[in-house]
Amino acid sequence: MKYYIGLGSNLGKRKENILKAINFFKNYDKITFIKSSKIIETEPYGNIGQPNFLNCVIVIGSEIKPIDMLNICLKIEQKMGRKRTIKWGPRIIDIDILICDNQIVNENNLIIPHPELYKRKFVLTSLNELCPEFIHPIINKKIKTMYGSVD
Ligand code: PH2
Ligand code: MG
Ligand code: MG
Repeated sequence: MKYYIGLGSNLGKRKENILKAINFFKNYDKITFIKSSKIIETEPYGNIGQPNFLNCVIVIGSEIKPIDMLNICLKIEQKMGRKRTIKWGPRIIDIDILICDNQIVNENNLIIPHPELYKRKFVLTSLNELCPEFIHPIINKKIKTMYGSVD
């Protein structure tokens, strides 16, 4: 499977945090690192009373199934010292599964494609760099089309 994973940081040494998270994936046995988008500075979406983010999206290959991949992401966040406080609050690292092939997952704790993907310019900017022709399996539109219509 090919996973698109979103990374974000708006606390501490943001660039180091992003690169450190990428390294966790690179060093993981059952994961092949494929590529990364550019790291971009973005204004907070949603809860706007917080610092700007650095965001990027990485592409990885793995046969690990989505629920286990979620646990790997949460483990990396934990190892990096993320404290979960308020929803959508500032964080040293946030790691979200955005896409896993054409799979649709609807579990309590995991929805793929990421349910906010089509609304978030910072996500669509990076996805548009990596996979503009990818068709969202529920919305049925190309990334580049969604990117073109988000504000
Ligand atoms: N993550 C959020 C909420 N808002 N805004 C930006 N720019 N980047 C993020 O990664 C982000 C956000 C919750 O996950
Ligand atoms: Mg997030
Ligand atoms: Mg998250």
